[in-house]
Amino acid sequence: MRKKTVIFCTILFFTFILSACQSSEWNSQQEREQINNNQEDEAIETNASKEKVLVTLMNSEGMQVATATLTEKDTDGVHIVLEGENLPPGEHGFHIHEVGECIPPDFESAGGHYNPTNSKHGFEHPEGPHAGDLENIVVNEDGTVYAELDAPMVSLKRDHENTLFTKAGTSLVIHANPDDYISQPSGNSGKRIACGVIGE
Ligand SMILES: [Cu+2]
Repeated sequence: MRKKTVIFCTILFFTFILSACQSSEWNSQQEREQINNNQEDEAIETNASKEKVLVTLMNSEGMQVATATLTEKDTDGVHIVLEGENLPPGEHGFHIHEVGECIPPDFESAGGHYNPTNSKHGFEHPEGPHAGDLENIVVNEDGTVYAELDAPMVSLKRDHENTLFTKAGTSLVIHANPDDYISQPSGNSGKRIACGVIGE
């Protein structure tokens, strides 16, 4: 009888120790998760204070073909991530235009390039480029495109002299042909095949 009691007590003791250990482990895991959550919250807050602008581009038939995400860089300028589909394969001129209006099919409503510094068009022009000049994009054979570009002369800050939030607004335009980076006024990039208003 006594022996049984001892065994019972021993089992009870170890069960207690084991469960105590497990619960402290569980607690520290919870703490870790809490810390992770806090870090994520902080990251989100930092991004929120940095403006992020989503632009939807449509083609001449009014069909959505691309989205661009614009973020203010820590250094000067705006970073653009462009993702698209159903576009003609090959190299295309891509610019920021000076009016925030995209009326299909020709998108002439978007006006010329955004050019607050009154410069000439093209990275290779001695008096260039326009603030709205961007590198050409390359659409894959399947019509998709992914491009990351920088527009170092513009800003999403509303009080910046080269802000993209002007009275007339601004837009992103994809052209039919590549920009040669020197011809006036638009690098010989041809028709406008897609357009999206910035900040709409
Ligand atoms: Cu253009």
